[in-house]
Amino acid sequence: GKHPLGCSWSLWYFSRNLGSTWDTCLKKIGTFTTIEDFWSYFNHLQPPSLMKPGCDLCLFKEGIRPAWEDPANKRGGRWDINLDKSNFSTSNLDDYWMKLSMDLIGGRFDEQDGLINGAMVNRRDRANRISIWTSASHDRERLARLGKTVKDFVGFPINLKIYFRTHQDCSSNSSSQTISITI
Ligand code: M7G
Repeated sequence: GKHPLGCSWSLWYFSRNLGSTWDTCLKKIGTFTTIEDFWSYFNHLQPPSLMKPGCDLCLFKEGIRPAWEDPANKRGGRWDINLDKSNFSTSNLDDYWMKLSMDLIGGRFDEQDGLINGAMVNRRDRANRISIWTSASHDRERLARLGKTVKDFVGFPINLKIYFRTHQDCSSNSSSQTISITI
């Protein structure tokens, strides 16, 4: 039989289409609940490094849309891990994304009880980015612990600085930041 996961996960794809709103460019690819179905999706998807610049691939718990506005996200934020092209290769990007995805669906971050909503990889011209989206953003200590755990498990370089921002800050133009943490 197939091996069930601790919860169901959905994959989403964002492809910018000029003339359409951001939200209508975000499409759900599918949902899976077993390790075997996770692999059949991953084996069929192109690796993030081959996506066109501007595209995103998202892995979120089922029922949570990878948008700031989703009720599960709106009080949360994200850890941004910027992988600039002078220090990280395309295979680094694909390997980190694969490792992070496996850790997420395998429940390796379950100790961070409910803080993680999902993760995404942003293919960008200057620096690609991997981010971890959280459900809350008020407990700095807990957020820092999550950021350190992700760095440690996925194997990002210890000296790589990562940045936490609330979605409220990302979505407003104001320079006043509610919370930003760097580790
Ligand atoms: P980004 O993809 O987070 O960063 O946001 P980038 O600068 O590396 O591309 C780019 C732009 O996409 C934002 O300024 C918003 O216009 C739009 N956008 C991104 N996200 C994640 C959202 C979202 O969750 N909701 C809405 N409404 N727009 C978003």
